[in-house]
Amino acid sequence: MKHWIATAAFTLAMLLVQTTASQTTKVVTEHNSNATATAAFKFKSVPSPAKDDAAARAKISLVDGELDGNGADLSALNDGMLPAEADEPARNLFFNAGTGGGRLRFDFGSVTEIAQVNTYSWHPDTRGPQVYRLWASDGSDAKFNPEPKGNIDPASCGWKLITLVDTRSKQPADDGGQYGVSISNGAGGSLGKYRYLLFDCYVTETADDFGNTFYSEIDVIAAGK
Ligand SMILES: [Ca+2]
Ligand SMILES: [Ca+2]
Repeated sequence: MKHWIATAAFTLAMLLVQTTASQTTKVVTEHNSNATATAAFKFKSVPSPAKDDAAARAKISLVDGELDGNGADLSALNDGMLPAEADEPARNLFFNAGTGGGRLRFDFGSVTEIAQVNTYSWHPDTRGPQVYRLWASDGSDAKFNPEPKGNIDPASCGWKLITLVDTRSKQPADDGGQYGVSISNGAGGSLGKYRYLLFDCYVTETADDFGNTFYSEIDVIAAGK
């Protein structure tokens, strides 16, 4: 019995904190249901979206994939503006209907010590949850590829995997609403010193053409800020 409890506790801890060779990455996910989500993007412990964060000064590029023309352009991710309601395409970035996600790169222009990466989304249905891998690079690797297309493993060309984010529940019908995700170093300190972040975004479902997440804002908090 004792062993079972210890195993269960260990499994739970692994869900919350992913350990990699050099650091402990903590991913906090919060969900405001359709009934409780508001334009304030208020969460219990995930900070609300910021306007004057390091992402505001980043150059954002579409590395792979196709954006949906009904949605906003790349600037929606760092403009500090938020949708006022649950289904507001013009205030969200999302990949085209029927496509399988894509890759977005943030370039800070120089190596920056990053404390937190916070991502926000809002949609009444299956485009609410977030599923992506976050990669980072300082660009110094001799094999560094600044634009790895979807068929290239970023690990093979100078990128380091920070974490996988998947906010879906086991009940997709309940997954509509607003999500806040905060990625930080669980042991304190920073995520590391990087010039680039790469978001490898996936669809939340493939039952229909509308599984690409409505991303409202991506904040990057520099260390010491
Ligand atoms: Ca921001
Ligand atoms: Ca925005």
